[in-house]
Amino acid sequence: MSRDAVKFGRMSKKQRAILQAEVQKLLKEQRTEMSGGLQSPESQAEQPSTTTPELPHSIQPSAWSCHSRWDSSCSTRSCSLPRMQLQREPLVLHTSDKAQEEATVRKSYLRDQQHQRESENVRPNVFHNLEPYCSLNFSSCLPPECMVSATELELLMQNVVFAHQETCQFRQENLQILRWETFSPGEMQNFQQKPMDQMWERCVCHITDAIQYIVEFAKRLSGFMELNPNDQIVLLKAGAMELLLIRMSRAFNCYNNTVFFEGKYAHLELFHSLGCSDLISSMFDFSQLLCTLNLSEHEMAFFSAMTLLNPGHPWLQEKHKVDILYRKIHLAFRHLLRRTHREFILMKLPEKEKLSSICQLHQEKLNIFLQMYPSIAWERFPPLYKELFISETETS
Ligand code: HC3
Repeated sequence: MSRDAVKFGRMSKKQRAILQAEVQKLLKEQRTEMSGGLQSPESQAEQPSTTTPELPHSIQPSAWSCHSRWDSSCSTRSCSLPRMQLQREPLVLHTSDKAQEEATVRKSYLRDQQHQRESENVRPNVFHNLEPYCSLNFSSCLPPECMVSATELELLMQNVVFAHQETCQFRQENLQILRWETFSPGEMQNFQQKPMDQMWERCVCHITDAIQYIVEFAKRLSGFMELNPNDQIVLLKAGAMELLLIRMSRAFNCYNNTVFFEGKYAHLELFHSLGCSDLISSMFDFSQLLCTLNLSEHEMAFFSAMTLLNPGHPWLQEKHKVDILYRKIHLAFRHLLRRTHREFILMKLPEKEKLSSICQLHQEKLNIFLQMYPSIAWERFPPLYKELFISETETS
């Protein structure tokens, strides 16, 4: 094994073959389970591989599709379902599975904590030995109605971290293991020769799958479900793509500039046929930038939560509620950073404008695509993607 291989956790050929077989098996099982017997084997083979091996069963799209408006996964091939209306009932979590979910979350938290202690013993455990509230000198930035106790702060930290851990789609360990598995020149060429509309449809489907996890992340953030339905929608519409970009950096190998896509790591050129290399370049650049910060999963969780709960959106009806939530999470984040001696991270996080400019570029490229292939977008893009990014006027 080379030094790099050891450094980046590379495995022997045999171990890798076993792992890949396991991943393939999981993906296959997942696909069968999620297709729910609705599809013919042929249409399943046509589909891009699903990317949902790690979502607990209780929150798999197939399990909550009847209960949520945010359910239009490609994996369930709901692209042909009628478009769902926004502005209705609030998002609902599966209550029957809740106790079980919480037990799973707790177990996974304890396991991850144990794992983290073993692998990251340089970083102190952030959830213990919490200082008494009065010594947290930064509570002054909160208005009196949202003062937090030490216990509340601790619970909030756990909540944000759990929400991320349980909905992050791919475990960091697995992404690390596969990070040197890149597409061969032949495979690259195969992607590059695909017609533009097919490649768009494929990417949009993966993006939609990833966004379903993001919606689940939002739903699990304490306080989000208590916001009024309009505001939940405003935040998700504005934040889904931003969070996808943040999450992309977890699935990005900054040493060879590749991103995890359909089971392997892909160079920027693979996406050539999409016809929007400036957008893809800025997405890759953003991942590169975030990678240099070397954010831990806890920090990634907080950065995502703060990006989502942005109280600055003009369409919010109860801005003050979002503002209070934002401030509490900001406080918990600062506390975490202080514990881990990484306060400088707050200064280094990319500015909001950086994320929003990439999202705007995505929107522009999508609008061009809509003009070129309106019926493809209308008939084949998943309803969730259309709800988030395509307004009524653009498709009619
Ligand atoms: C490759 C990808 C961006 C990255 C997306 C990631 C890896 C992000 C983290 C999620 O947890 C998993 C995930 C799912 C989908 C991945 C995207 C699929 C396509 C996109 C390309 C860069 C192209 C985007 C182009 C366009 C115009 C459709 O937006």
